[in-house]
Amino acid sequence: MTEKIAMNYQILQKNSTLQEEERNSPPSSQDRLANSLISIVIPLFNEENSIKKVIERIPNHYHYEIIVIDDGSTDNSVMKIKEINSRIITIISHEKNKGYGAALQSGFRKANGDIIVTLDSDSQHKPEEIPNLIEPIIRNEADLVIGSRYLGSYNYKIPLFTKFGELIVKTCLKQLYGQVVGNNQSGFRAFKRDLLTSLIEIDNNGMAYTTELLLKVMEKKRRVIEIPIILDSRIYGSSDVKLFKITLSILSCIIIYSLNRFTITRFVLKKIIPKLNTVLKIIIGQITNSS
Ligand SMILES: Nc1nc2c(ncn2[C@@H]2O[C@H](COP(=O)(O)OP(=O)(O)O)[C@@H](O)[C@H]2O)c(=O)[nH]1
Ligand SMILES: [Mg+2]
Repeated sequence: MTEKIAMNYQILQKNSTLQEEERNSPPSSQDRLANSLISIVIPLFNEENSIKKVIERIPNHYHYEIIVIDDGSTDNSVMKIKEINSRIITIISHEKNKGYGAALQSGFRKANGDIIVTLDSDSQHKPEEIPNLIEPIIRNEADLVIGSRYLGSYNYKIPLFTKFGELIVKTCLKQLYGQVVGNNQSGFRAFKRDLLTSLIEIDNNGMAYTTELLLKVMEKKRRVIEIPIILDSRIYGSSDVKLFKITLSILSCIIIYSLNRFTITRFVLKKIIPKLNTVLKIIIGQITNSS
């Protein structure tokens, strides 16, 4: 009898040690995912042929919040979204077109998620790949994850100018912050909520927002990684990217972040950087408006 009581006592002790270990061990990535809200932010500008499919393809098994920013579309994009009954979708409307960066920022202001994902509305990105994109954040291996067509695959010809531009930006990022992002113009990304405030503060409204987002996150010494994605070709419509405008805009923000990187220039620029920023914007605005 006493032997039995002693054995039971040993089992009880073992169980309580196991519970103690469970309490002290970090939660698994599945547990963390189960407790996380994911905000999917989708900038939209005249994509009536693809937006509905993009939303319907977002996996339905996590805590997802879908936010679409209609950036002054003049086609039936918004009507197409309203046809979807199976999902709860927040639509933010810009009366006039403000640009890709401005649209993302409007979406970020409304996002409640622990992790924020952005993806294009032209159906080039695969919504089914969202779980892969957020996994490194759930595992706490990265703060910002970029979906890369170069690590994965793409079934169309990328213009030489785009490849060359990405190579230049990749080299600048490597030189400035020692981090490598090959597909630095990718709009398929996921990041931690604590980066939101800095990303809302960026005042780049156009396509160059993508580059400034990387500069900002790296300047904060946060971890950026790329994961492979499959990029489809655009089936409907055409790309709205104005090469001349985006090149100037990217160059100007790389110059500003470079100057800001070094103590002496940062000290000097602390006084004049707002003015320099304004002057550069006026010059770029003049050139791009006249082009
Ligand atoms: N909100 C907003 N989105 C835009 C604008 N221009 C393009 N987009 C969206 O940004 C995404 C990428 O644009 P796209 O022209 O396909 O660029 P590319 O894929 O880099 O050639 C697409 O989902 C577009 O609908 C804009 O002015 N405002
Ligand atoms: Mg596209």
